[in-house]
Amino acid sequence: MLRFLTAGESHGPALVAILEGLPSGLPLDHDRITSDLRRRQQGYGRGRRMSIETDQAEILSGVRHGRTTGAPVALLVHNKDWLHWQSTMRAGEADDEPGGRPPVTRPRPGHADLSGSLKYGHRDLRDVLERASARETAARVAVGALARQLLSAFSTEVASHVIAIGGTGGDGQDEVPFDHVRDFADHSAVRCVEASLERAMIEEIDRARAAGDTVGGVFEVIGHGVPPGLGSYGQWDRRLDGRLAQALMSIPAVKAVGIGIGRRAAATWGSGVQDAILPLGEDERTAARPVARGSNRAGGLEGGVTNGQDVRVTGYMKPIATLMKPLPSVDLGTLEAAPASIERSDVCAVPAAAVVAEAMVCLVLADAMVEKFAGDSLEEMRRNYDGFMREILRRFGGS
Ligand code: EPS
Repeated sequence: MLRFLTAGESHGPALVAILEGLPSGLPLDHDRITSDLRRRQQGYGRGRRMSIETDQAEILSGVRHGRTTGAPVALLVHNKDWLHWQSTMRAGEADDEPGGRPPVTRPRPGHADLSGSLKYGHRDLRDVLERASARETAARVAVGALARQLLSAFSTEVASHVIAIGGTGGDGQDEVPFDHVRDFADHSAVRCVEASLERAMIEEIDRARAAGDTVGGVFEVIGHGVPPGLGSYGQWDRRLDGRLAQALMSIPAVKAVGIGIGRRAAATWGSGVQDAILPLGEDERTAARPVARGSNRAGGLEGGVTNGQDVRVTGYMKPIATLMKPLPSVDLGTLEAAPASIERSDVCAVPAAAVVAEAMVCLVLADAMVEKFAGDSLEEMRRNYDGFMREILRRFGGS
């Protein structure tokens, strides 16, 4: 329903994205795109590149006088660093101008370097790494910011926080309330809302940097005000938990995804995993909450369908593959042993990945909203949304 494509290399002229399927009549605030792009650039442990870029999205189509027209929206994010890479990255024939960089031939273990070169037959690994780079996620955040504005029109909000950096922090044992995450994560250098952990996380990043190493971590994304009934158990590919998992797993370096209490559910008996269903008084019932739940270990999803509780998704990110103290590799030019190549990189990008994950969750939820409350215009979607919510209330006899 709502789909997007991105294109662009890390050190090419720009990233582009096309988002199709937004209804017409959606008011769009350009500053909210910029603010999401800026949030993605933050985070302790980022490398020098982030001091070069100040990401901005230019809207090329699909929006007129501040509102969507229903046509595809095209966005463009310039790479400021292109200025220093024109010789190396030009689309025209290579020349011998000074400034061009030598080929990259020593693949970094864990990066797409080797698998990409085997697949596409590249001898210069730059042809792989430029597109495999997580720079691409800036384009996702730009389109995610549009999806977020569609969700806002239906009082649905999405926020994220970091739960662990390396061995510091937990696995999201305690449910942090949505408001707390929304109000405080942006104020932390590592997006951690537990002040006692923040310092230790920063120290862990410092230790990794000093050792020429990198460090991963765990983040959680929370969707609040998500209407019930999104997704379906009718087919495998319509289950919303599966769609969220794919969306998060597609973020570079994310190696596992949990919904609600996630992997902890496997080690706990059923009575400690399922969330009790409890009656509410007539005047307490609302369309979003016709019954109460004892807890939200399911992360707002049962049978692949939203149940009206907060949608909680956890992403587990491995450490970035570029090590300043490189691991053993093979030079693909000579086939001799050689240390992996060193590219400028980040020591830790978990806070940034959390913001990217917010964008991906926004895109998945907005897609499911367009599917459920189908409409070519915002007004049409709103009529369908209101009708569905009224019907729930009618069935439960609430106020
Ligand atoms: C990245 C390497 C670094 C990161 C980059 C992802 O870029 P550079 O090679 O230019 O130093 O900063 O992330 C971004 C540019 C970004 O916008 O997030 C990589 O190899 O994946």
